[in-house]
Amino acid sequence: MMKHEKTVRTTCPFCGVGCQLDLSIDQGRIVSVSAPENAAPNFGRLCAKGRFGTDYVHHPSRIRTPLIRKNLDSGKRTPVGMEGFREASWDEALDLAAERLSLAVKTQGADSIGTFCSAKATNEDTYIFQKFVRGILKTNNIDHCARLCHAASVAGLQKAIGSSAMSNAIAEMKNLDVFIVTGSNTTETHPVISTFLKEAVVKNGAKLIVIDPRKIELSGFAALHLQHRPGTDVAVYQAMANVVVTEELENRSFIDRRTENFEMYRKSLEGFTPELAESITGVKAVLIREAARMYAEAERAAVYWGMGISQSVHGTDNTLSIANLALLCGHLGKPGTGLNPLRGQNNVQGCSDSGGLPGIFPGYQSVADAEIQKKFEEKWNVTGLSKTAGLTVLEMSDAAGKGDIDTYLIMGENPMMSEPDLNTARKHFEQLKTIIIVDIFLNESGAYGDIILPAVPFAEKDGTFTNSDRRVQLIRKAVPSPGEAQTDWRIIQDLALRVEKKLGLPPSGGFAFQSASEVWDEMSGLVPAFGGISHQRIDREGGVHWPCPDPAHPGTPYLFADSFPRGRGLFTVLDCRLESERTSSAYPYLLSTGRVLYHWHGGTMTRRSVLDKIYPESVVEMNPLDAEAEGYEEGQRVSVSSRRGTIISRIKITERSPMGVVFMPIHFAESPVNELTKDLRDPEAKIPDFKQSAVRIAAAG
Ligand SMILES: Nc1nc2c(c(=O)[nH]1)N[C@H]1C(S)=C(S)[C@@H](COP(=O)(O)OP(=O)(O)OC[C@H]3O[C@@H](n4cnc5c(=O)[nH]c(N)nc54)[C@H](O)[C@@H]3O)O[C@H]1N2
Ligand SMILES: Nc1nc2c(c(=O)[nH]1)N[C@H]1C(S)=C(S)[C@@H](COP(=O)(O)OP(=O)(O)OC[C@H]3O[C@@H](n4cnc5c(=O)[nH]c(N)nc54)[C@H](O)[C@@H]3O)O[C@H]1N2
Ligand code: SF4
Ligand SMILES: [Mo]
Repeated sequence: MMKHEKTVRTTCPFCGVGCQLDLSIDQGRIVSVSAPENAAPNFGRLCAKGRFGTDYVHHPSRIRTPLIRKNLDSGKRTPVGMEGFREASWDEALDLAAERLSLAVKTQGADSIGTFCSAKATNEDTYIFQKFVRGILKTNNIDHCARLCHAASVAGLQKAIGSSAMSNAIAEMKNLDVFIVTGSNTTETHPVISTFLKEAVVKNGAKLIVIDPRKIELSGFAALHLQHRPGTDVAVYQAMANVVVTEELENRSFIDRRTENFEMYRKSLEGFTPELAESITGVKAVLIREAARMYAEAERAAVYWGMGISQSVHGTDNTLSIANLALLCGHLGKPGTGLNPLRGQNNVQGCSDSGGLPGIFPGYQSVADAEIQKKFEEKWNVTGLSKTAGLTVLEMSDAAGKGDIDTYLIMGENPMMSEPDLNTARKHFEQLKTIIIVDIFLNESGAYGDIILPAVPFAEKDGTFTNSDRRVQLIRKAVPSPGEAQTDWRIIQDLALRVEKKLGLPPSGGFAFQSASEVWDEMSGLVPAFGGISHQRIDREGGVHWPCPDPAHPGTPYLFADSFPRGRGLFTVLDCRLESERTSSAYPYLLSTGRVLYHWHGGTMTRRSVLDKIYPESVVEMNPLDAEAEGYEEGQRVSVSSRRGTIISRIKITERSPMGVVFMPIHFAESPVNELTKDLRDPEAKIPDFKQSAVRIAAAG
């Protein structure tokens, strides 16, 4: 074993599994990464990103000083590289940012500002960000990538049970009995979780039901794979529920004790036979019956899902159809059961918990509630907090297009890769008067920015991330930062003080924190579910699952043992809505977009990692029969066009794609799939339909 200066225990910066990492540090650099055998949630396991992908931290293109656009305010906003910016001091850049923000507040009103916080940053970063946006700027226009992610899971689960976090813990997975994985390509997106799921099947004989249009790796471990047409989930789940009630497999005592609206729901299922579902979904009725029996008859059964369920124009209904089924069978409130949306980003759970959403203070406390508002005004020593819920990510883009918003503050997001229908999104972006960016790299969105403030990533700061099963875990500063880069919350704190002054507000004294631990303590004093969690406790014991109301409380690995936050679980009557973009003779393929193991979203981090050598370019996954009919060969260059744009990629022939459906990863700026996607939104969750766009494919030179 090589000798290193030190080893630092921290949390992986990529996905919501929240693996614990031991970083070996030599001469201020991460030289290798391993996983502690004895620490939850990963117990010695890591995927390629955690093991090899953290080298992005040391990439030479890290932003080292604040930057200001050279041709500031010169008319049309165009994207520029580093050469389009000049270096500035922190004082100059922060003063300019504060000047722009306070001018916007004074002349246009606070709601002319739109802000994006980050599921990559820490809970403490988010807390200070939203405290600044709400307490000083006085707008609730704050949102983050959760809107493009589990928004529909959140909307559906809030309605059904009143809570949207993953209900059960990762530690329960090895002991599952029956479980459904749907719309989650778990082996590539939550790889360490997938190893526990596979172990449940291989070692414990658990039965897995995969419900996914594509043949994913877990299909090979499944007792049943229901390969339905994209966008037809409600039909699958309603038909499963129909079988459960027809065959009287429902859990009567659970329904009586813990739910409401059952009779209406039962009646609504009458027409939803597996035969009807077969005609809509393409899945044989006999398979739907088998899946329904397997799930209902299990002693304990869990559902895990991802973006295939949520990112749909009827994502809320998809979620409700799954929640209905779980309530019907009583598979909630015990280990090895539950409704489990697998959270994506390292800290997307925490970013929502810490108030990074337009309608809530930290801890899901409504901005519209006068009592709660008073509590926050007193603690923050400010007055006049806005009671109106702010705009969501895509509503802010709409408002920018209309001129209602003309200033953006973006911390650790990349909307110019991640938003749907980029052609339109870009036009809105270009119209903004001021764009202030806080990031570690100059990404595709930063290229449009005016003021760039250099932040630091996980390995250069202290704080907490909250993983998918609500476990609050520490990150620890392990290496020095390049140049003058600073921790996000310190940057925002300094900006807040300057804006406070420029607006002539009385000093609140609320931006004088000295450490991340102090920031956490202020937040935990305001959020009852965090009351028993502190940095010191996590340092001693390892991560703690919220809710954890006091220091003597052990934390809560699984929820809803006795009741739901809304009281009884609510059955919802659903229609099977199928609207989305249809294929046609001009656009004959359905494009599904998503992820591959080695890359992260817009690629800002992983394209700057050794991982890029393993998976260097975009592909279009196509079924062998489709490729043969079109005469395409493996690796052939093709253009892919939708009604909104055209991009270039290469054919990858694979049975993962069913006939008529092609899949493309979202990670490549050279082939940005969101040029093709459409901005059609779920009416409740406001999430776009990323999984269904009609495209045509043609040979490219
Ligand atoms: N390597 C890697 N891992 C990641 C990320 C990353 O960028 N790279 N991102 C993280 C984030 S933020 C997230 S949100 C998660 C996402 O994790 P996943 O949801 O697992 O990721 P996707 O690739 O979007 O896969 C969605 C799955 O839905 C299926 N699907 C498509 N349409 C439908 C449908 O109509 N119904 C159903 N039931 N399924 C459908 C697809 O075939 C695919 O298997 O991954 C996280 N982990
Ligand atoms: N077509 C299509 N589009 C999609 C999806 C899809 O499935 N299909 N999925 C959607 C989903 S689920 C998601 S979650 C979004 C993700 O969309 P985004 O959140 O916009 O994407 P990321 O690339 O994760 O952006 C993270 C940014 O944070 C920066 N960063 C990293 N660490 C830090 C830090 O500590 N501080 C700061 N300030 N910055 C940091 C990185 O450099 C990067 O620029 O994309 C959505 N878009
Ligand atoms: S599974 Fe997720 S948290 Fe674990 S090492 Fe891989 S990317 Fe990191
Ligand atoms: Mo996500």
